[in-house]
Formats: sequence, structure tokens, C-alpha cells
Amino acid sequence: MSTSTFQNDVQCGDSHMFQHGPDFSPSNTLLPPRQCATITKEEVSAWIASAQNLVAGCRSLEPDAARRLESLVSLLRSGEATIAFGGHFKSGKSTLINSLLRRDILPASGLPETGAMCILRSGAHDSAHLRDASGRRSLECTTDAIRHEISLTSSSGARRTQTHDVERLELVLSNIPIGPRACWIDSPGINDTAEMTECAQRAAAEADVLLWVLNTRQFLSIAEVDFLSERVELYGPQSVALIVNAFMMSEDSAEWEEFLSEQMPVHREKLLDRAYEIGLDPDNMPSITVVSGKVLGTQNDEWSELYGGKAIVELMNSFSSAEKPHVQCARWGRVYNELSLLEEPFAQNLKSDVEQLKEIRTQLKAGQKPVADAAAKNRAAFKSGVESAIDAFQVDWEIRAYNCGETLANSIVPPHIWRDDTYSKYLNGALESTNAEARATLVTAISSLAQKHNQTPPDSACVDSLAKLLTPSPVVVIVPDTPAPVSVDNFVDSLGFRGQAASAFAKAKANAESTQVNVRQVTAYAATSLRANREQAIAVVLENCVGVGDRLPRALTPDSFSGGQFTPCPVSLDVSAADELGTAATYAFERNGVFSCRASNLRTNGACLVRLHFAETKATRIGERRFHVSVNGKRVLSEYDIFARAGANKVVVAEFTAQIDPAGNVQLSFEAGSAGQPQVCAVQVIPQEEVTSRLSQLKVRVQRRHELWRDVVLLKEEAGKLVQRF
Ligand SMILES: Nc1nc2c(ncn2[C@@H]2O[C@H](COP(=O)(O)OP(=O)(O)OP(=O)(O)O)[C@@H](O)[C@H]2O)c(=O)[nH]1
Ligand SMILES: [Mg+2]
Repeated sequence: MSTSTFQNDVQCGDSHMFQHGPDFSPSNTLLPPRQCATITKEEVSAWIASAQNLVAGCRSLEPDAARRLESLVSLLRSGEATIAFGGHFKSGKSTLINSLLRRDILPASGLPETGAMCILRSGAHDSAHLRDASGRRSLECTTDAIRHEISLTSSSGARRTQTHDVERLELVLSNIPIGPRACWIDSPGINDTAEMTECAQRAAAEADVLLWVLNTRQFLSIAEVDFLSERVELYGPQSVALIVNAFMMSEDSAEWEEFLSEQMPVHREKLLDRAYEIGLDPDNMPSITVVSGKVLGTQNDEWSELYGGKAIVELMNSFSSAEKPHVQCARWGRVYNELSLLEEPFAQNLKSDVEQLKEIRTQLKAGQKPVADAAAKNRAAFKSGVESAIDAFQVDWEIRAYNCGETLANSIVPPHIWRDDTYSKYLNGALESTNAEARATLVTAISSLAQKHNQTPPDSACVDSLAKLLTPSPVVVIVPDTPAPVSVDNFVDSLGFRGQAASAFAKAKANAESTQVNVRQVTAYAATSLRANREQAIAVVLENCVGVGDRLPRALTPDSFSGGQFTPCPVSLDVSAADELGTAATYAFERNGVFSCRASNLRTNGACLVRLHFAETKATRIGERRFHVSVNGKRVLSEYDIFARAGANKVVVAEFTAQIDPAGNVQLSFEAGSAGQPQVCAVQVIPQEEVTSRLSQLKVRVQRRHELWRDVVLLKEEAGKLVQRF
């Protein structure tokens, strides 16, 4: 009796054990084993390296997938082929293994027998170990001892449940034909109890190839179809090989021949009929080997074609190590299938995150649009209020100036006329004080407008700027060189102003109708000089009171700026890249130059999101404007080039997280870089506690998930290419 091992080192199809060549005659196997393929060690290592990277990336986001991938990696690293024998209970699994080993070591009987998975390996000495909840212990390596531990039926025929606690039995047997790089598993039969079916599933899950032993007395039950289809779905069609175990009444070669010629075609038809259901391609079935397992064990001569001996040995030879094409094919098929199954949860998780992201964005937009609209409306109302206030100031000031002129005219009583600068001083003093009053009224009006329209009231710098723009230059009263007495009319008529004022005076004088004209000259002059500054005065107020950026929900606008210039945005911007926190309204103004700003009154010591909205409205090429930005002293943008990022007139948003300082401030500084001046359209500081923080976290997660999903797909594609070689 041969005790050589089921292995060969040459390509499949050859056997060292047997003198006679392989026989894949249609009577014994429906299909020959697949053709050989080679996958190099380098290819496997490269794949494993990518998988390991993915495992590392997955750990926090997809821990279950990481574990599953890890086990694929260790599967690919293992050089040992694992072959499980499975089937319906009492299909003759244990008997067949005993026959192949030429040793009656596994308990087999007419009653449900195998109650735990039995791992068989060859070794120098026999040993048996049992693993259960309490650990690993050895037992005598005899059929009786084994039966005592794993049998489902007691010697009296009663059902035992002790095997439920047994995790596995590990047998090492000397002088058996299992090769040193193979491991066989005998598993409990399915369709007996749920526990045993579950145990059979665990055994199958450990195996590269599941040899499904089909009993001809009960050929391919529904439970088997279900079990096999689940296996094929999980691990692919390559992971199954079928063994038809002919239950014969006698050890009679005539019965065997009869079986092959008469019954087997019927079974084959049935198998092909159910193939689709199982997930197999009837035109490309896994190998199907026909044996009579029990009778095989009684044959004392070399393995022959009789009772399928040669075919089954051939089959076992093709599974003798992990390098065997059959095993590789099954392994890579399993890897491919597992990744196909893994891809789905990856895609699902990605999809659900993207949906959440969309939902948050919609929420934000919905909540934000009315606020943004209201903010834009407020700003527009404030702006037109400021324009009206400045126009009203103008009217008010003209009346006041007129009154000053009239008062002056009435105060001149000839012949007591001063020929020094008395009248100039008087008029300038009167104009100045009444101008100051008018300006104060204007500032009060602007302040209440600011309050009404949710803007910042003008600060002292703004009031000073307005004073510069809205105070008329002093006038000079020229006393005529005419002899006294002169009439008041004549006198006032000869009042003159220097320079620009003089021409205005002359023009007004030409149109004059009465003595009142001279008083109107004063008014006209005042009006002209102040009207010229109207737009500038409006800009000063808007710059000071409106600030940069929008008052969006949960986003705070920096409240104090210093340095730089504030100007209305000169062009209309492409805001397609602006996200949920930016609206066109945000970009109505821009600030240029070297400047700093501060968001204050934030909750202290928290984190915040700083969002800088940029758009290049002036530079027309890369490198024309490059600047730096620091947040709380830490540089966050260096040599930032808006044009390089977005081109012209297009919004681009840069985001950073920052720590709010102990005083509740976030300080930003825009510093000159290698070219041009800094520029920003809007600055937002968003405390990281609101929906926005969820949003930014989600964005990062979606990005990460997308990468992981793509990596899984790539890994799967690679595995798919390798599988196709078989
Ligand atoms: N006549 C005949 N009987 C067989 C053959 N193979 C197995 N048997 C018998 O069928 C019964 C079941 O055999 P086992 O090897 O225990 O079957 P199993 O599939 O391992 O059964 P479980 O472990 O209970 O699932 C035993 O009585 C065997 O002697 C065969 O080829 N011909
Ligand atoms: Mg058994």
C-alpha cells in the first residue's frame, strides 16, 4: 500500500506517486483540472504591500474591512494548502478520508458522527490535540479517543451535545499521504443541526478548496445547494470541487461500471441543472471526481481507475501545496470575491457619507440663504441710507452756509467797515462751527442707520475722515478798496474769494439777480466743494461700518481691521467654487494691502475654522500677486497666489483650523510676499461647535472614504487580473 504523499512538484497533470499517467477520462471527471498559471512571488508581494497599506488606512474608518483584508493577506502569505471535506451528513466524508489515508482513524458510522472540525496534517509522530474554550489539550491518537471527544452519537446510539464546546481537533499522523504543505479538514455534515451546519461553514471558511462530497443515495439536497451557493458567492466557483461518492452495495467492479454508465449520467444532469442556482457556470464546472469512498479503502493494490481511486488521488495531488495552480486559483478567486464583497460596504459607506454631506449643505444653504439675503438687504438699505444722510447733510449745510452769509451781510454797517481780516475770520468761524454741527447730525444719523441695519456705528477714525472730506476750505473776505460810505449791497457784492472760490464767485455773480446773490455765493461755494467729496465720504462710511464679509450664521466676521484699503469689488465674480458658506453677497467688497484683523469675543480656548475667501480681480498672470497669511502668529499660507489657484475673477476658499486665544480672539495678518499686495474678499471665523464642524469633518471623511474605496477597487482589479491567468 502506498504511503507516499499527495503532492507533486511538477506541473499539474503529473504525479510522482503513480506510475500510470493521469486519467481525466470523462467517466471519472467531468472536466480536467484547469490549466496551470504562474503568479510570481514579486506580484504577490506587491499585492500584499498594497493590501497592507489599505489595511493601515482602513483601521479607523473600516475596522471590519481591515480585519477581513488582514486575513486575506495572511492567507496569501501561507504556503500551506487547506482542503476541507464537506457535504450532507452521512455522505461518507470521514470514510473517504480514512480510505485516502489508508487508516481508519476518523470515526464513521451510520449515525451522525463527526461533531467538530478535524484538522489533519502529516508529521513524524502521531498526536491528537483538542481545542475548546478551556484551551488546548492532548488526547490519545486513536479512533476511540477521538470518537469519545467529537462524535455526535454515543456508543448506545444516543445523541451527544458535548462536541458543541469543541473548537477543533488537531491530528498529526505519521505515514499518511498528506503532503507536508497541505492540511485537510474533515467537517461535520450539514442539514443535521444548525450547530453542525455552522461548524461546517467555519471549516469551509478556513479552506482554500472545499471538496463537496455528494452522496448518491441522497444526491444534492436543497440544503446542499444553499450551502454551496453561499460558498460560491463568498469565495468564487474556483473554491469548490465536487466529489460524487457512489454508495455501492457490493465491492463489485461490475456495479461500479454500471454506476458510471447508468446512474452517473443522471447525477451529472442534475448537477448541471442546478449549476446556475449554485452560482456555477455549467459550461465551466469545477472538477467533479467520481469515487466509491468506502470501497476504495478496501483496495489493497495501487490506486487504480477502479472506484475512482486514481482520479481522487490525482485531485488530491493537485491540492498538495499553496503553489499548486488549483490552490492559487482558488485563493486568488477567493481574494477577488472577498474584495468584490468588501467593495460594496466601502461604496455604501461612501455613499451614505456623501448623502449626509449633501444634507448638511442643503440645511446650511436653506438656513443661510435668508440670512445672507437679509444681510445683503441690510447692507443695501444702509448704503442708500448713508447716501441720503450725506445728501441731507449737504442740503442742511447749504442752508447753514446761506445763513452764515446772510448774517455776515447784515452785520456790515457802513461806515464802520473793517479793512483787515475781521470779516474773513468771522465768516470762517461761523461756517466752521455750523459745519461741525451739521457733521455731528450726520454722524448721529449714520449711527442710527447702522444700528437699524445691523452694521457697525462709525468709529472716531471714520468721523475724522468724514470731517476732512466734508469741511469746506476757509474763505477770504476781500474788503473793497472803495471810499466809505458804501452800501451794504455794494460791499457784499465786492466780497471775493481766492482761487477756485473766486471763479465760482464770479460765475455766481454773473447769474445774480439781487443783493442776496453774495450770500448765495457762499452757499454755492460750500455746496460745490463738498459735493465733490460725496462718493468718497460714502465709501469711508461703508468701509468702516459694513466690514469685510457677510454676517452668515455661525460665522463671525472680524470686527477690527487695521491697514490696507477697503474697496468695492470691481468686477462680478465667478462664485461656482464658493461653497455653502459663501454667497455672491459675501464678495461685494475686497481689502487690499498689508493689513490685519481680529475676530473677538469668541468662546475662549476653543477651536475655530478660519475661512478666507479670495478672488483675483486685478492680477492677470501667475506670480503677479504673492502674499502670506498668518493666523494667531502661525503662517497658514505662504506665497499664496490667487491667480495660480483660481485664475481671474473666480472665488477660491482656503480653510484652516485655529485655536482661539485665551482672550477669545483670533488674529489674522495678511503680509506682503514676493509680489504685489495681499488681497481678500471675505474672512470668516467659525467656532468649531456647530454644524459647520460636522461639515468639515465629514468632508475629510468623505475624501478619505473615497480614497479607500478607490484603493479597494484597484486591489480587486489587480486580483482579478491574476485570477484570469488560470
Ligand atoms: N455502501 C457504502 N457506504 C458508505 C460509503 N461511504 C460511506 N459509507 C457509509 O456511510 C456511513 C456514513 O459514513 P461517514 O463517513 O460517517 O459519513 P460522514 O459524511 O462523515 O457523516 P457525518 O460525519 O455524520 O456527517 C457509514 O456507515 C459508512 O460506512 C460508500 O461508498 N458505500
Ligand atoms: Mg464524518
